[in-house]
Amino acid sequence: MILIAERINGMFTDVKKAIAEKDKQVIGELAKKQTEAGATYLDVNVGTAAADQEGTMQWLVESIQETCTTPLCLDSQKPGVIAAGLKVINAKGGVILNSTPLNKKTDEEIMDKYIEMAEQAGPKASIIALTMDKNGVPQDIDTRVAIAAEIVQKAMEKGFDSRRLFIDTIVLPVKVPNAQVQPCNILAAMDQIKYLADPAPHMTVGLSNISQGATERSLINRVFLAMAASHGLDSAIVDVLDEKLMNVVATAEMLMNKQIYSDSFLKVYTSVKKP
Ligand code: THG
Repeated sequence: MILIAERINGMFTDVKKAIAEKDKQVIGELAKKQTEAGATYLDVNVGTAAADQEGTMQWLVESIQETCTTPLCLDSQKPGVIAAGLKVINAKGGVILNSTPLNKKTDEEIMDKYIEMAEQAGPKASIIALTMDKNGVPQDIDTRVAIAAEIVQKAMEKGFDSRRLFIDTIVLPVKVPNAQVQPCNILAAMDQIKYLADPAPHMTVGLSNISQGATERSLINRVFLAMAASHGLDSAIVDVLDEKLMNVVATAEMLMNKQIYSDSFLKVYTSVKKP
């Protein structure tokens, strides 16, 4: 599974403080710890507090790159913030541009911009596209699939390889009133999205969204990850420092015959840390 580590996000108090105080060490340590825990990519999100989002994105990218070479996942819905990060990044090992809706009322061309930036960033650059359009986040299965189909079609028209496309069906907190039907809707949408292109696009979610504000957060995250993996989820933005969650990833991959079973499968997975 392609694991995108979620912790370098201005939403977290320690990261927000490090950004305000320009404390590179906090960021470097998070980068190193998450890499050691098995991150394929490190998500980089400036949060909402920083006044200068573009400058902050560049400072985060530079701080991370001083300590490790793990590929980055630049997380912003503003093309300008992504472009700023791309100016200072070393994208040789790959980069993900996270994320674009299909279109927006204020910017019909937003997905084209993300594709163009990815093309310029090199052959290993991917994008995450959200099943969301100018009307917002759909609540039903069919609209999610229809938007995903339009995303795939747009990528094809632009000659953008489906293997460089991640589709995010957008997970909302299960605790939100009336949202409890959404996890199953997402799984049903994934069942169809995986057939939209050959080779299939990747599928990802921001896993921790599902348990925001809830009790038993890690348990909810773990169970949904295992459920979604069996419906074709092959990537997720997760807390890689949650050891129990990482054990679920390893076990799900073994049960789906993606990793060879041996009595020490868990040990092998956690020591090899393959994507
Ligand atoms: N899809 C895509 N990208 C995303 C998301 C998504 N990027 C951001 C987010 N969603 C994924 N990352 C997180 C990171 C943290 C949390 C949830 C998702 C989280 N944070 C704690 C909270 O809100 O309770 C903060 C706790 C603290 O302050 O210490 O849960 O869906 N493509």
